[in-house]
Amino acid sequence: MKNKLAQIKEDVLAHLAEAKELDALENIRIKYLGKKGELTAVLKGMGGLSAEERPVIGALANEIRSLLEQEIDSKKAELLKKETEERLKKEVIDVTMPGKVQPKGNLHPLTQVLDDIKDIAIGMGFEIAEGPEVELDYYNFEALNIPKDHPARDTQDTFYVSDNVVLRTQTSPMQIRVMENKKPPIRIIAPGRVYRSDAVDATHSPVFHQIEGLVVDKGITMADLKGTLDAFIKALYGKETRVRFRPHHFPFTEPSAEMDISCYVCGGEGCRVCKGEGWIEILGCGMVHPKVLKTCGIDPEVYSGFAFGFGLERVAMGRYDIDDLRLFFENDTRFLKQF
Ligand code: 2NL
Repeated sequence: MKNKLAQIKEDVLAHLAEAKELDALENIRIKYLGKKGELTAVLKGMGGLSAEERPVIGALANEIRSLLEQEIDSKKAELLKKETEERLKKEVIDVTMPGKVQPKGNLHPLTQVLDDIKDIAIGMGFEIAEGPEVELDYYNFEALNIPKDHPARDTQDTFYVSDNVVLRTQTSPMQIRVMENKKPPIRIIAPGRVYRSDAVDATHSPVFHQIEGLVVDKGITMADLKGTLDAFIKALYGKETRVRFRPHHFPFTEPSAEMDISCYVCGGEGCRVCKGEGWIEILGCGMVHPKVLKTCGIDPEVYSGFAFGFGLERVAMGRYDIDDLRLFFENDTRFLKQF
């Protein structure tokens, strides 16, 4: 039995020396020290020993058991340490590696131009008025002195939601709403999306953006209109920019005018952009029609006002030298990230 115990000890030590993984180690423990293990079997067989031999063999068996347990434990610690070291080696992070570049968004060119325009207007004392894109016929047409048979009301131009509801064709309805609700002085700009039933091409889109301005107070004259728009245009296009006014007609203003600015490319010499004219048409404007003031509950005998309107896309196309309106709405990031 002594020999058997010595043999077990040698076998275990030999196996331990070869074990390279924790699994193998556990298998060794089970095979020799487990409930059905070889050393346990020896201890179980001690019943057949004489009374003198039993304590000697028992002591020897316990000594070998605790030695082997110790050996297994220290081998286990060694393997665990090795395993951890290998894992850490694999997980090493090279902090000098270049990081992943996160794609960065930017403001849409129309938003950038609109932000500039709002800043300028706010600096001049205007407030921003925004409102519904789905409007009553009354606010979009009727209150603006656009009679029932006016071509602008033709279904060719206007998207009708129902008999008396339309997608707004201009942002003036918002200004009507402000005049209805607020006593002068009024100084607002109304930016926003507007809709026209147009076929899409390089210069037309069924949805685009308009900015309208409105000033109503006592004693407002055409001189205020000209001075305000001149200052506004110089802030937007540069100090050297000149403006000129040509007579025009709108149902909601009287008198009405169109305003040109000196070409921002050639300065007025004549070039590709201004088609040799030296001038670029930029907005429509006029003195608010007395009928419109009256409709909104403002006495035209006491108050007067001026209004203007222009397209945001046209300003952005000029600023960035873009020749196709569709680019603004396709949202191709290769286009958008240039701004
Ligand atoms: C254009 C330019 C314009 C207005 C808009 C306006 C608004 C009210 C009263 C009077 Cl509430 N006028 N807006 C005035 C002149 C021109 O837009 O070409 N529109 C067709």
